[in-house]
Amino acid sequence: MKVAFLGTGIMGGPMAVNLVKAGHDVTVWNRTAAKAQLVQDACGARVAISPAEAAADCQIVWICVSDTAAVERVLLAEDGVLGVARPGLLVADSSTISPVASQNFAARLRERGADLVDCPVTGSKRGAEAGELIFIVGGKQESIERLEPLFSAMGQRVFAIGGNGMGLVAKLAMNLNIALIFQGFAEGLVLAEKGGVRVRQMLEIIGATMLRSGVVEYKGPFIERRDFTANFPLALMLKDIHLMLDFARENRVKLPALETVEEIYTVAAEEGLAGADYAAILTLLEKWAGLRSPAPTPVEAR
Ligand code: NA7
Repeated sequence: MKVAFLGTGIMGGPMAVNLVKAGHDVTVWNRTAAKAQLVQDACGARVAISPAEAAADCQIVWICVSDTAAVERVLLAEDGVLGVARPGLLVADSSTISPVASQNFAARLRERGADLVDCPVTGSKRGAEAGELIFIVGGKQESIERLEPLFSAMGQRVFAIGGNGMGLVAKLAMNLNIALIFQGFAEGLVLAEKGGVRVRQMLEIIGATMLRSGVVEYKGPFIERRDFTANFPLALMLKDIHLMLDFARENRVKLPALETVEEIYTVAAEEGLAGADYAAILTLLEKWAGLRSPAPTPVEAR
């Protein structure tokens, strides 16, 4: 299929490469051109100078950018996708953004005869590189079916949840779990460390008991190595926490534990950890406990 891929960051870059490897005809665009160039170097994808140019003669536009404002930019700016939207064009958006905003973007595209499916992903950087992502999808069934060859090139499973925005609602609920599971894990680790228990011992105990979880298995080895380079940047988890709390307020849902976690992530971002992995929350808790200095990872604010 002819695909325009917009946003070649940590997730989008390997996703675009996997589409090319599966034989699709891919044109990439990224705000910072150097990252699109990396994809071209890796797999020979074409590079476009704007979202509109990338989308002009494609059947499918795949988006994977940071947040709602970034999706708005690639769709609605002067050189955005909407300007070249036409009947038959299908936009698949893997960015984690506001479900309501996504519904509005879908409506704008439908005015031009095009369509949009929200298909946020889970599986982190490793899943993106291995082509083992899990897509959580909202949109029209016939549009979701059209995307099947592309889903299978980048992922291992697709959950079609319902109409537009529903994939995003489910994805936010998933990330809520991840943030809270990691928070419990990190707080337990700091308490144990403060009492003299080594991190490795705690990881072994957790791995042998019902506390075992995918989150801990993924993050444990990074924590042991004190490697807090971003797999999932803390700034993006904080963005998701804001989306969860906004959606909760709009729907009269109270999320007391998440409200506390939001305050901790806000402080972490203010202390320079925005560009580190969200697992660097551990280093802030350690600092508060008087244990170690914050993450040695060089971090850039995002
Ligand atoms: P990254 O690696 O931080 O990549 C974010 C991408 O979004 C990257 O291509 C950015 O371009 C792009 N971006 C950010 N802001 C804009 C604006 N305003 N306009 C256009 N493009 C923009 O994040 P991930 O790949 O880990 O995550 C992507 C999504 O998946 C995100 O929603 C996660 O929550 C899940 P840049 O290279 O900075 O110019």
